[in-house]
Amino acid sequence: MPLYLGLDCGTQSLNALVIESEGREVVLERTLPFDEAFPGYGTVNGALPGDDPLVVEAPPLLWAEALDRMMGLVAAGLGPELARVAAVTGSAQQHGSVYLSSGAEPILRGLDPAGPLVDQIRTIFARERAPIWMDASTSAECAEITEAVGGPDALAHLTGSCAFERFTGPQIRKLARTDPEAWRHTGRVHLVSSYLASLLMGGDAPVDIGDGSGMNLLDLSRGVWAESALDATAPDLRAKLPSVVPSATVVGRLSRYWTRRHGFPPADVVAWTGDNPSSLVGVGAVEPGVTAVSLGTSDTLFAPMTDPAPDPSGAAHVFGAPTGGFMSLVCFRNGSLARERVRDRFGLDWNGFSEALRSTPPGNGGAIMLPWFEPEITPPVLEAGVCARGLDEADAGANVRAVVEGQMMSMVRHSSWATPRVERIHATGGAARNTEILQVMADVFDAPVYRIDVSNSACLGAALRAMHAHASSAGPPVAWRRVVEGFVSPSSDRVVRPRAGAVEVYRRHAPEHEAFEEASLRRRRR
Ligand code: ADP
Ligand code: XUL
Repeated sequence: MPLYLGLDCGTQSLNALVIESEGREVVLERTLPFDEAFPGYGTVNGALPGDDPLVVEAPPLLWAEALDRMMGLVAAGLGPELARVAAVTGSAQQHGSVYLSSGAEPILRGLDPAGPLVDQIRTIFARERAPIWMDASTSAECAEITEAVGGPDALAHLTGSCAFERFTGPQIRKLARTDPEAWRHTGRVHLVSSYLASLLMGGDAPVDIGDGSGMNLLDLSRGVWAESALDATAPDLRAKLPSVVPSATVVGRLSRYWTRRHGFPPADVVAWTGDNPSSLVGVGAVEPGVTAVSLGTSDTLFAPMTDPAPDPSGAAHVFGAPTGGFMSLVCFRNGSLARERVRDRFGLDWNGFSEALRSTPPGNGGAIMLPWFEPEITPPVLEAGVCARGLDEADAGANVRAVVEGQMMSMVRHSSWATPRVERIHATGGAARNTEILQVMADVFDAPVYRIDVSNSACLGAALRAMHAHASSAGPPVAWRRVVEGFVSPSSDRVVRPRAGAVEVYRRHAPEHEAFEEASLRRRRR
């Protein structure tokens, strides 16, 4: 029976996961934290320390060395079973860009299995550092691109998002302007995802539509590079970009380097994608109606969509979905961060926090909190500052309920542009183990919430995508529901159902909450 290898190159670590399709089992998991496993590069939390806090970069050579070591670990872990690996793909932190020189491709094609990968690719970079998604240094370029394309609405309708500092187009524009010499030497601009796919196949991998839509360069509805965005970004850009393919494309096979050096079979290499599109699969949100909510340090909501209409407020994103169609991505910075602030202020632990939710009524007697403990992404709030109405500052129970209700009401409102109809929610992340928080979510969304226990959804999503593309390339397309079954099928004993009385309270409460949020945002803009 075939095995499928999924990799995930996150900000701080490279992860691998191997699944077996018949038994629906995860047979191997490995992780390599960059700072500890590769101290020679001097990264801190996966990025290179620098003087300007807005500039955040990482060494692409480090990702290559990690990939080489990880493939060795996978080979050793699987032993004789390695021969069963049928397909491999991966996901990577989105938006980061790797600049390869014109001479890179022949080097990638001719990698010698006798020596380590890093020693052979040191010369392929037109720039030795890759800006990553945490970089915020391109505000000027965002404004220029937006203006050239015809304003924020035009750019969002074309590419799925307004211009954001971390997106690849603004990053490319900055490089072309500040370092024209490096830009001239650049033969290929890769995303982190397509760079790693290129190393595996020994060539020039395409960008997939999922990760490609995090660039402000792709005509999202047509799945091709958008000429007006390219023109607005940098000279000669078209020739320096890889081609774009649907995410389920088999783009090549593991090159001789991997088969000879580590003993892999010449398995299919499927196009890599971004970590968020990959997580869509990894949490089983593979059909419209299912919304995924990750309650981590920040909270994120993402869901499949059939139409690429962008967020009218401009705060969120539409990406291509690896399952076909599109997906929304809405980020809320004040997630666990805000819940912890309230918990700590009243000296509670998570049990006490849950007890406070159990012992207070839905609707909180009309008390409202907008939990902007830190600047917020959705809705955009530049300066931190919590807003409250009718809330007794000394009442622990009311404050705990107010922070969670405030978050959930905001989540519903700011995601309804993409998913007006939520049939079920798949909840992940550290705070998803808290049933009382999920109860508020179920009541506010009026949808059942299924807890999904997946520790690395992007990595599992990659392994499942490898399985799907491999199976579909050999026969008729395999239904996504069948692909995720057994790996992320939520069981009914883990479901938190909405309660009719509470649903009604929140339905009546919603306009008031919205009015308070709008008034608070207006006051701040003055
Ligand atoms: P990250 O986004 O960093 O991957 P995780 O998904 O691991 O984060 O979530 C970590 C967060 O989960 C912690 O910051 C903590 O606030 C929260 N958390 C852990 N246990 C609970 C709990 N029982 N109730 C609510 N929140 C919790
Ligand atoms: C999404 C984004 C982050 C990175 C993190 O737009 O910037 O989620 O993908 O890896």
